[in-house]
Amino acid sequence: MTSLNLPKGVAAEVTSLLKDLGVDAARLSGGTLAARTPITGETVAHVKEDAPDAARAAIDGAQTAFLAWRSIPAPQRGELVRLFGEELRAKKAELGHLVSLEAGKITSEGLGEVQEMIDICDFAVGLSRQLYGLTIATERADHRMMETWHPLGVTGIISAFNFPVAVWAWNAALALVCGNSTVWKPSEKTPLTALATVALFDKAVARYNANGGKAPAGLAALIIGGREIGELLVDHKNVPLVSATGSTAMGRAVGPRLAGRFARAILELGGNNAAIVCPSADLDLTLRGVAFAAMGTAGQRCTTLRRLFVHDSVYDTLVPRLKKAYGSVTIGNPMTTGTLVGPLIDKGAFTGMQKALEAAKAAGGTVTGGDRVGEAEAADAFYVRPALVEMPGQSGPVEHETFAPILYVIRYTDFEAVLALHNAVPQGLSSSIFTNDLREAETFLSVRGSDCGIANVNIGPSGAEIGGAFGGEKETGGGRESGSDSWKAYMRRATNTINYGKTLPLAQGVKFDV
Ligand code: UN1
Repeated sequence: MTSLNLPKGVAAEVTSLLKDLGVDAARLSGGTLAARTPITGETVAHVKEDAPDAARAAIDGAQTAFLAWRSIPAPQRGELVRLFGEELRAKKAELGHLVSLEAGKITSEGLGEVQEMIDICDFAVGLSRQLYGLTIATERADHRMMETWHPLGVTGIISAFNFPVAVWAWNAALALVCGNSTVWKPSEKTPLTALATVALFDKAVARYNANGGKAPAGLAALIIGGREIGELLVDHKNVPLVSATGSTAMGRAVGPRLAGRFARAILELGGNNAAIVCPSADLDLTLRGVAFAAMGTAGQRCTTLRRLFVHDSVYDTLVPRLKKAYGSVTIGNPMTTGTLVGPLIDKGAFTGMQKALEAAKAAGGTVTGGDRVGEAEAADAFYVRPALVEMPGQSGPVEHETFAPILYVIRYTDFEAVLALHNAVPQGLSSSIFTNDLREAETFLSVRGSDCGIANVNIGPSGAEIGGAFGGEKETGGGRESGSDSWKAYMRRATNTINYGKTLPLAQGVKFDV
């Protein structure tokens, strides 16, 4: 094992990046939340947390902002998001670098995350001139029936460490053009990228207002803190929608609380994503697709490939090649050119991974990789060789999402049986099939195929574009974010019937003559 090539002076680098991105230095020292980099494990700032009263004040402020913002015409709301996209373009390198430092992503993925924010801004700007409803045929003469989409209210956004800024942007860009205000509670593990993002947003607001725009204060609020703050957001009567990304356990806590007060939820929870490799698959392409989906982001995407079903006829060709890729992939400083696998976010992630590997062995699995690397160089950072585990069947840890780079590989012979196995887990986020057989591909995409929110052919399950609706079924929570018509979840629909005649015919032929 060669060196991890760990960087020196990360804390100073973070400080200068935050300054460059416009973050108020007062927020970064003397606070109670230790912001850490998973690259070396060192603490890089002590962020001030929001007390419950401050969080409540932010939500109240967002409610006041909403009441003003909802009356601004949608294309003018889009202009603010356009300016925000410009700020992101101008600071893509810096914010992407900060994502790498705080979340441990390799450089291209840190930059990719900011690109995802830019893309959703572009999408939302276009959307701001749409937000259309239908005109519907009515059964009554001289009547017109239509639907109108109205702003909904304060949108709560709870995001996870692994996409510390893009997931907020998916939600915020749509919410803002839809006429809502937002209150964001980021992961406690990634407060710095959140502060930087909001600083860039504030710059866009300043430019917007300098050009005659009327963006109210508190339109996109940030609250930093732990569970208590999150609960406060989830329970607040003036928050009609909460979009929450994280574990299924988090969703189980959040979902019923929202339902209890009839608030809406967009839940984007755990995935246990699979791919099926069929006899006709292009194995070179499959190898690359699997390698990125399973090892990329050190296995810490909700769309990471975790289960691989390989047909008996190609198993002994593909799996040894995969093992070779697992053995040779470069692990270490995510900002070094050539590194493909950066660190796990923290010790908890490492422990969870080791437990899952033990359980896999106990269930008859054969583990390749999975060991910690570079411990001597980085006692407080957690780098692992991604693990490939050949399993006799789908049992034990294979049924759960472990947020780490573990790929369970299972041999199959019968297509119908493997489809059933594919769907026989509680989660339903993303899925793939590698095949050149039209019948298999189309069956996988059909009603009796994959039961996931995302189903792909000849690409892996991760790395979705923003133009499609993103989310999944079953324990993944059922929410949809980002593209397609996901915006509708951020608005309320009113059905309008207008009588332009001189009589009053009632629907369904009801007579009521007084
Ligand atoms: C997540 O891991 O929460 O499809 C989101 C992808 C990314 C988003 C992942 N565009 O992998």
